[in-house]
Amino acid sequence: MPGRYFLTTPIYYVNDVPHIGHAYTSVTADALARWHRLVGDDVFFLTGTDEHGLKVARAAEAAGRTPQEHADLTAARFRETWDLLDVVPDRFIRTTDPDHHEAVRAFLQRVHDNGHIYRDTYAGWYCVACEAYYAEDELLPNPDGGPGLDPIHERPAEWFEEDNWFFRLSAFEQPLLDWYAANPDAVAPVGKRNEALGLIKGGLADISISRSSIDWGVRIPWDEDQVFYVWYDALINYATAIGYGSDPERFAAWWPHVHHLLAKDILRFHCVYWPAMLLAAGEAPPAHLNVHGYLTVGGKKMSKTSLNQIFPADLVADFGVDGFRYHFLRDNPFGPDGDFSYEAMVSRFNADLANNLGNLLSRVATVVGKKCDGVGPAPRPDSPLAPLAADCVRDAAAAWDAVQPSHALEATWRLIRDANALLEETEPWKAEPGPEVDGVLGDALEVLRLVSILASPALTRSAAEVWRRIGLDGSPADQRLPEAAAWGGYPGGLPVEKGAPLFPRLKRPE
Ligand code: ME8
Repeated sequence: MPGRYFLTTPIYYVNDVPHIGHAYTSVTADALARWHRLVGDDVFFLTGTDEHGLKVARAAEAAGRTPQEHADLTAARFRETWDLLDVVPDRFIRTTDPDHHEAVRAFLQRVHDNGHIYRDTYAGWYCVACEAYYAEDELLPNPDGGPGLDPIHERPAEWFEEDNWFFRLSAFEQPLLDWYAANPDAVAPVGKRNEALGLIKGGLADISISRSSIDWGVRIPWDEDQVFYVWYDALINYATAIGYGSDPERFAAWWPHVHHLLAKDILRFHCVYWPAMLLAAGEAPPAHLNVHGYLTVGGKKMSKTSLNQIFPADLVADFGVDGFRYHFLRDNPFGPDGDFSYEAMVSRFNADLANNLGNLLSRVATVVGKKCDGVGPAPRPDSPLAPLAADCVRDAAAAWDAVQPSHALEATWRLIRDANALLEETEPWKAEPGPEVDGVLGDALEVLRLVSILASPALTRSAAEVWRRIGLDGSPADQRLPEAAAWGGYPGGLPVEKGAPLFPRLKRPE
């Protein structure tokens, strides 16, 4: 049943420019949004930038800019990257947007009015790179003998002491455990759910949610001398974008049926703090939290300091937009960590795009040119490919629903292989023109029609090109599933164009 599909990525910090790790989450989200539009859902896809906090303020200072100037410049880099990669959100939110300030103030005023916020002195370890507090025993030993290192960036923590506002997170231990028990599928995959549960069962300490030492942030409505701690401002973007504090009806229509995508680095904030804040504000926790692993380069998390960041534009230059999107969606299953390899990217491009899909199209177009005067015949209702296609469509749909694009594309490419196998078995290029040849070619054209639709969330450009070359009007992205996936939709009698190779084979790097 079509419904509403609210999909989010993390909002990225503007201290740094986007690399393939950010692109992985955003391309995955964009592909999911496109799939859900195909099945008729009313989709709202949200991404954006996280612009407040000490980390951004320091990055701006180091660059000799004001935080606002720095945020404007870097937010533009994120927008350009998403334009480049055909990532098309319905809203690109910036935490400096005025409606976001209003939503944060309204949300946390509610939490305050509900009695979950109090004033105290904060003294403890803080990692600016993570914008997170750490208990002494959570830090790694520092080989230089200085303060312990944070476990994510391995940078020395800093000692902070301030008069702050605190959120009574400890009071939400049991409500969170109850919510996890009642919603066993809220956090996926299950390993990440267990990790979140482990954090809650390990005990939750109250946390400071304000800063008096900086003024780059959202001002606290009941204490204008302080700003909110950046995470407490950032998480609320998900509520701002659907009208929290400005349009209650819209908010009620979309919340809590959200699908958050995030990597494991920010699991604690999304799977523990965010649901607790929502409960404290009298709202339901998010319905779906989909947590993926890290994309590593040379086995290490990408970072400026490791000098191992890879930027999307460099790969797009070699592989094109579709080659980029296909690789990350197909080769990095959603959930586990995955190491980036240029060689693997070339192999995947050659095997799946140049060989399987590219060959199917060029073979069919060539033979239709030779044996059918360039006019594509209709498929056979009783084609041996019909039941195989139905299986692939079913498996792809289930995989997209389960936030597993790599399985969805695997199922889609199974159908391409089945069609290539039928051509190899029947060899229509060797046969005399006639009903037999027409039938096989019609079946293969029908597979190309189906594959254009099924692959369109990944291949934003070439799926439309296949569609056009087999003579169809409109675009695969405008089709509606499941109706459009019924066998026999290719009408026949359409001009088929061979054209240049869709995906010229790439050479392996020397
Ligand atoms: O954490 N592998 O922003 P951020 C996979 N502003 N995904 C990666 C990745 C990698 N190597 N590197 C980055 C923040 N990502 C906060 C979020 S949300 C309310 C606030 C992706 O710029 C992944 O989605 O550090 C990860 O969770 C996110 O970028 C972190 O982006």
